[in-house]
Amino acid sequence: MIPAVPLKVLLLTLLPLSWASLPLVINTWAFQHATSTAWNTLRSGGSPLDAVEKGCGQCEVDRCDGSVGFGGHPDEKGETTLDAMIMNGDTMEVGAVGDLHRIKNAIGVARAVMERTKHTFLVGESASIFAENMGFVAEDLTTNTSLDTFTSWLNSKCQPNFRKNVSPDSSTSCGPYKPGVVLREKQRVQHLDVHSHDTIGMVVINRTGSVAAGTSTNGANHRVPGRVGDSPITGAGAYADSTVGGAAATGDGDVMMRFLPSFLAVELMRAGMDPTAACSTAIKRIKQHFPNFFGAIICANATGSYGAACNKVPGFTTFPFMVYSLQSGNPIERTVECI
Ligand code: SD4
Repeated sequence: MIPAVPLKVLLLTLLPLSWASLPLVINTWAFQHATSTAWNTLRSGGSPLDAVEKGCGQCEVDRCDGSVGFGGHPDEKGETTLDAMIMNGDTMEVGAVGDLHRIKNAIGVARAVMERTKHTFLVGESASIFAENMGFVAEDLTTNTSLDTFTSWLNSKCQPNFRKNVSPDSSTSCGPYKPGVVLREKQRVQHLDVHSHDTIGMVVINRTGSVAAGTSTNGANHRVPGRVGDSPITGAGAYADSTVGGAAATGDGDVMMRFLPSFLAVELMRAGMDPTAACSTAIKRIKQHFPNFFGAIICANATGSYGAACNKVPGFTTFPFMVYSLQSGNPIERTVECI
């Protein structure tokens, strides 16, 4: 049976992607609860920064797709660690955390880095101690789900695996590993399961055009301990500049962070490109070097036009994202065809 879709919602999903309206909340994937939380925060008087923190924080509580928050994507030792960042496009301040242990509210800690230190980015055990000192509760981030994921990985000879050129051969054996024969670089193997994504990246713009952006993720499944992805890196995971707009990315962070796609997209919008074209150009730049990378990006300019783009790979041909604006009156799921 075809579900009844209210006419207003149907019309809104059919509108061109770059339809402009402020205020605006836009985020990666169909994480509707996060979108609504961000919107409600804004509507009840919160700043764009508050909205990004609460919106991404909602996904940390809901453990969106198992890819955000505690209890997902364990590393090689079975531990879940978190990466997050937040950026104020009015002041160009950023707070970020990488490889955060024991603390569930990673984007809250990122904001504390921004507001309670003169630094931008804290990582690892020291970031966790900072968080505890700032009053964040230390908890075990392991769940039955993350334990099961870890156990099946061990039982399948630690496959898939991010190591290379090691002994024993990481494509057939678990570690511990030592340096091994250096083989010719093969086409990058897809480690990120495109069906169990993904990072939340969010851009919020208020009525007067102030922009904030942020991300939160538990990173890549079975990563090497200590690995930090693109999500907490300024200009890679997200970027905001209230004189232009904002962007946020999701996907294979090990590849994507080399191209700073969020920064590139904002700079392209600064040069006059519309958000959809800016997003597509940022994706094409990566695709030129890594044709099979898994990734997507959302872009919005300070007047409220928005767009998105993704790289087409098997199993990932369209990219869903959420939009909430005054006209929609509801969080609307949009999709874009990958290129
Ligand atoms: C990372 N970009 O850590 C994140 C994860 C993600 O699709 O977005 N996966 O690489």
